[in-house]
Amino acid sequence: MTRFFLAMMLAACSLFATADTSLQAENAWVREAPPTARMMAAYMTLRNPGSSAAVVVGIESPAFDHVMLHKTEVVDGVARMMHQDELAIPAGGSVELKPGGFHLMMSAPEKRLTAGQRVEFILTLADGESIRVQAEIRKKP
Ligand SMILES: [Cu+2]
Repeated sequence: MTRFFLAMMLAACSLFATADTSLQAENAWVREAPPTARMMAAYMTLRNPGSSAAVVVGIESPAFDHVMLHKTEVVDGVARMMHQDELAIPAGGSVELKPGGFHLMMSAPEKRLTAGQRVEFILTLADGESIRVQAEIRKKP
């Protein structure tokens, strides 16, 4: 009974999200890390076909303790990771999260993640929408 109700709730939520959201994630992946690693990084392309900017204000994942949005910037010749509070995707545009630029940084994976496995991220937008993104674990390209 409880499980059935939960399944119904999840189905309703995902239907709602699909009908309401305009942001799309493509080619989402997580770089495989050594077994002892406490941090992992994820990359994807976010595409916004809508007519107004989409702003990602929060990211979480059941596979990790914490998900942060970072941008790698070179300051005085030294690459540094800068924390970002939000990420705006312009109307009709896209933003690529890639090594050396914007990326997700995740702490404390719940379990060892190896190439071929999948994890889910939930992106919350400024207007209250949320989208679910499936990301594949891959070895360093
Ligand atoms: Cu980082």
